[in-house]
Amino acid sequence: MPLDLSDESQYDRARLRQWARGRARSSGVDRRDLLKLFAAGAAAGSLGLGAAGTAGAVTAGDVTAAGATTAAAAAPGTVKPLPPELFTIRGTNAETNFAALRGTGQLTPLDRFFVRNHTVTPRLDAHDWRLKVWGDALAGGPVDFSYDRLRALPAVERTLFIECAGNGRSFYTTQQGQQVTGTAWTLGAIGVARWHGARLSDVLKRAGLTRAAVDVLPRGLDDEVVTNGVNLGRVRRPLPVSKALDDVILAYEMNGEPLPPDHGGPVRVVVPDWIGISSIKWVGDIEVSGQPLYTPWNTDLYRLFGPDQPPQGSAPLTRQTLKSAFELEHGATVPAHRTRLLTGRSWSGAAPVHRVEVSTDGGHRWQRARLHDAPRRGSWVRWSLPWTPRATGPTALLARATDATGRTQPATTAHNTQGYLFDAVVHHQVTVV
Ligand SMILES: Nc1nc2c(c(=O)[nH]1)N[C@H]1C(S)=C(S)[C@@H](COP(=O)(O)O)O[C@H]1N2
Ligand SMILES: [Mo]
Repeated sequence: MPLDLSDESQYDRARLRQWARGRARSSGVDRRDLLKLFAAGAAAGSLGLGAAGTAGAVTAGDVTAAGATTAAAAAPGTVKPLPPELFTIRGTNAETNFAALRGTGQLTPLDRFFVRNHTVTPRLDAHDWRLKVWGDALAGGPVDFSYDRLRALPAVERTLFIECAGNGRSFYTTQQGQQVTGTAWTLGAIGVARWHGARLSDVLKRAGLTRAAVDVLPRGLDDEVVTNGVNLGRVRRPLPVSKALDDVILAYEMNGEPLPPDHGGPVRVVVPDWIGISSIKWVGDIEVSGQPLYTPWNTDLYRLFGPDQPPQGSAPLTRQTLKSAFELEHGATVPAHRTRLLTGRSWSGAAPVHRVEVSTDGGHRWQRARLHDAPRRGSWVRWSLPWTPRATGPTALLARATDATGRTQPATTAHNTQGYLFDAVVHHQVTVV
C-alpha cells in the first residue's frame, strides 16, 4: 500500500521501521553515535542535556541549559549589530525585543529580526556559491545551480514568519514551574519577512526528481555542530517530498534586499508554517533520497518527549502553533489614569488569526482587540486595545488568539522536556503606578 506522506505520524512510523531494519541512513552521523544519543535521551528525556551542569560542553544554542547566566557575555557570531534596545543576546542567538516592534509595520525590519545560529554566521560570496542537488532519487547525477541560474528561474514572493520551535520556552519555567532544556526565549524568536526566491519544486524538477523520492534534505554551509563531544555534522533536517514540492522557497531576498548573511545569505530555504529549523540557512546542497533520512534534527531534537508525551516521543514537529505577544517590555511600569494604546501581534502555523482578546486584569474580563491587518495565513496580525489603568500595583496583561481552525490559545501547554511549541496565554506582568 502506498504511504500517505502527508500523514506525518504514518510517515514517521514507516521511517522508524526502515531505520531499525538498517534501510534508512543516519546521514553523516555515525550510527553508533546516534544510538548513544538515543540512549542518553532515554535517560534524560532529550540529548542527555537535562542537567544544567552539562551546558559548558555544549555549543549549540538550542541545547544549552535554559537561563544560562553566561549567555550575555558570549560572542554571538553575527554580522549585524545587536544593540540592547533591539535584541536580548542568548548564547549564539539574538532574541527580538517585542517592544522594539511597536510602530513597525507588518514586516520585521532586518535590523531587528531574531537570529538563531547553531554556531556562527558564515561569510559567503554569492558568486562563488553553488547549490548541489544530488541523491539516488534523481534520474541522473548531481546537478549544480549557480546564484544566477537560481535567479533566472520563475520567482515567487511571499510574506511569511520564521519562528523557532522553542519560542516561548522560558514560560514553561516562569509560568508553569517546569524544567526544560534549551535557549530561554521569551516570545521574540519570530520575525515576519517578505521572501523572494525560486520554488524548491522548480529546482528539484530541473534536477531530475523521480517518483522514487521520499525525503529531501537541505544542508547548511555553516560549521559542523559539536554537542557533548559528538559531532552532529552540518545543520540539516529532512523534509517529506510532499512538503518540499508544495510551497517551499529557496529565498535570495528578504524585505526587498539581498538575503543578509545572518539570515542565510546568499540563499536559504523558507518552509511556510513549519518550525524554524526546517528553514535551513546558507543552503549548500540538497539530497533527494528514495529512503527516509534521519538526522539529529528530526530524531532527538524537535520532537516532544516527556511523561505527558507518547512513550517513543512525538512525530517530528512540523507546523508552528498559536501565540500572542504584547509590544511592551516585560515588567513595564505604566502610569495610572492615563489612557495608553496596548499593541501586539498574534500568529498561528495552522490558519489565519481572526480574533484576539485582551485582559488587563489577570484574566477575569476579556475584550476584543482591534485587528490592524487582514487575517492571513503564514503571517501575523497586529492588534490594539486602549487601556486606562485605574488601580495601582502589579497586574498581568493577557492576550489570547483564535485562528480560523477555531483553536484558541489554552491556559497551559502540556510539558515536553525540550520546551517546544509553547502556546499557552502568557501573563505579561506590569506595575501600575
Ligand atoms: N544552516 C543553518 N540553518 C538554520 C539554523 C542554523 O543554525 N544553521 N538555525 C535554524 C533555526 S533553529 C531557526 S529558528 C531559524 C532561524 O532563522 P533566522 O536566524 O534567520 O531568524 O534558522 C534555522 N536554519
Ligand atoms: Mo529554531
